[in-house]
Amino acid sequence: MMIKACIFDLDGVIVDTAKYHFIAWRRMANELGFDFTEEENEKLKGVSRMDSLNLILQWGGVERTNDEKQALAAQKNEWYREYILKMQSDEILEGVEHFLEELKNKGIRIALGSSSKNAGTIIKQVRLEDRFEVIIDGNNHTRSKPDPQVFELGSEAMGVKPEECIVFEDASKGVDAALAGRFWAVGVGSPENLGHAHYVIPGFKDLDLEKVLTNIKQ
Ligand code: B16
Ligand code: MG
Repeated sequence: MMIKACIFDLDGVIVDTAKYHFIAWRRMANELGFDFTEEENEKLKGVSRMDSLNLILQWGGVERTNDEKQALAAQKNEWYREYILKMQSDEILEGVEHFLEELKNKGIRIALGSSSKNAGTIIKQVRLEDRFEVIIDGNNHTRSKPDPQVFELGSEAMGVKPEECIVFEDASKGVDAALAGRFWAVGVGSPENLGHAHYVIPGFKDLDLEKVLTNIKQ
């Protein structure tokens, strides 16, 4: 196995913004007269803003016109941005900076592959913008995970093949996307949700590249 690059998802891998998405979507749902659970929220991980809204409205049995949906999505994003604009470097998940530093020292290329249109803002807030050679986010791809497009654009921009790349993902649909694109997939979270990845880690604490390579070797 010849690994030349790593592509990182953002929400749930580099930072825990899923909690802010949940608070903002829940506020919107509550204003529409219904609620949804953390279990349902799990299904929104890695899913684009509009696809998330459609799922939530479906769960609440609520129908809205396209214009109304645009307004709801914009309102949710405003609430969400109130949280992310307060983020600082201390919200980077444990072990992530150390792992990125190791990759840099070993000459492994680093990209971000996120569904979020707010990825650039978040990366700047936590001061990681210099770490990523390539940033592919919700503004420059059109097909949502589980489509592999976001990771393919990342590997193409770095000039590496999918089989030379490891994707780190916390969402089941993100792991699906990586596998569909023939990338190596490392799930970040629990084997219950991410058992289809080549290797599952609870997080980056005490992790090094050698450990990842040893465990994804098939
Ligand atoms: P935004 P990721 C995804 O980011 C989130 O997991 C998902 O919950 C969110 O709906 C999506 O980004 C779009 O985010 O509304 O900021 O454009 O996990 O792919 O980094
Ligand atoms: Mg994610």
